[in-house]
Amino acid sequence: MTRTFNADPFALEFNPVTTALVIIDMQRDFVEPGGFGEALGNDVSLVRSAIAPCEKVLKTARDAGMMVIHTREGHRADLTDCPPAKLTRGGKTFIGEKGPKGRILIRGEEGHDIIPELYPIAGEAVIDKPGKGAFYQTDLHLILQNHSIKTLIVCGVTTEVCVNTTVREANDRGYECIIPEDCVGSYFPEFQKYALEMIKAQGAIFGWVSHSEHIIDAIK
Ligand code: C5J
Repeated sequence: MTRTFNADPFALEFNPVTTALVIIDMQRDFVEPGGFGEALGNDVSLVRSAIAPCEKVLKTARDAGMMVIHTREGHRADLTDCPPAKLTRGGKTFIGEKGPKGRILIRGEEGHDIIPELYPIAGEAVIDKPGKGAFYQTDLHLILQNHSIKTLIVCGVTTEVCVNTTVREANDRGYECIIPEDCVGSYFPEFQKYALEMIKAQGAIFGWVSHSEHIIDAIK
């Protein structure tokens, strides 16, 4: 049963059975006051605007029986999976250091967890990723292949970093990605704008951009 998403630069056909909702890194460290994102000097209210539309898309996907996948960026407590080059990034606050929500981007710490509003439920895979892209050193591709998934609705943070990296990785692996623009967030409004423009440029070079209302209308 083919359906159509209203999207830019043109409508995208999809089958709900071969479509998954992928929510990228909606973790306390990135989205909540007192986390890693804020420790880096960012205004988290700019990314929190994505929470309510994500909740609506998540509820619709769950009600429709669509596959839902969550990702978390983070590392082992001993940091053995963190490239030394990544450890030196941040400027002020570094991965593994103690933050207000526990050690920053360390698996099992409060800040690493997914925000309560979008918390995974039983049956939803949670992908722990050491990089920005959700395919790098994870079993995401295997899981998607096992379920014959072809289309990804990609939400989460941040638009220009982990969302964009994941969309590019997915595109190279043959998936069609659609990004509801109000369900992704950046600490930098200009990055939000251009990250979305880059995806849909040149006839959907990496994917399609849409809106939560169009996604919900098409899948409910
Ligand atoms: C960042 C992410 N921005 N999830 N991570 O470091 O986008």
